[in-house]
Amino acid sequence: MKRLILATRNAGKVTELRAILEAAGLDVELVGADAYPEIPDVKETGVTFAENALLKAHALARATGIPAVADDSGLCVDVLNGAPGIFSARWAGTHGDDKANLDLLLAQLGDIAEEHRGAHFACAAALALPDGTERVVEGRLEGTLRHAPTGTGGFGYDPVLQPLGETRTCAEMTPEEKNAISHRGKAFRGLAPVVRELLG
Ligand code: ITT
Repeated sequence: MKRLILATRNAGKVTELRAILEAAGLDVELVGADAYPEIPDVKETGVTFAENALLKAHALARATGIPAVADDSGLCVDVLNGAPGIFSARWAGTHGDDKANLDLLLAQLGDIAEEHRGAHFACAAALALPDGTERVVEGRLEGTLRHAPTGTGGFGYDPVLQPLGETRTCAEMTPEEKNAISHRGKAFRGLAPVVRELLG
């Protein structure tokens, strides 16, 4: 069976990506980046989600000789002109400190009323082959931001993002419910046929 590397060290993302790609019926063995600890993390020097997703996918595909998929994703807040955006994972200073990031964002938006609390999750899903071939598909989940975290599921900013048309936050949904509407679900479901085509 063909191998495909999931180029992420975020455990929350690995779980979501496996579920999304398996549901898309891909006939490939999905391997996490943790299987290759000797390969150093790539610097996310891009200024768009797509650029950073491609950097991560190319780095692993080149180093291993195996096709890799990666995503770059984040929360874009209307009243912050799209921030934290590509800086979502390190908004409070330390990469991947979900609680500190969330607390800082809520403090920043403390005085902002309901009608101005629009935001969306964005995701760019990238596929890179060892020969340099690349593809990117993007997805979004629109919503509004709560004043306080609710729910224990998901990761990152899930406890404060309430999707449009929902009464719950992403952290109150089952993984299947979130994947069905999420930015990452949309992007990777769009990428799945491309993976199928290019991996044969
Ligand atoms: P990798 O680079 O190893 O994939 P990362 O956590 O650094 O992992 P990103 O650079 O893509 O990933 O940063 C994404 C951040 O955006 C993530 O840490 C969360 O804070 C936020 N985020 C992205 N998707 C999210 C989701 O579905 N739910 C909640 N927060 C999300």
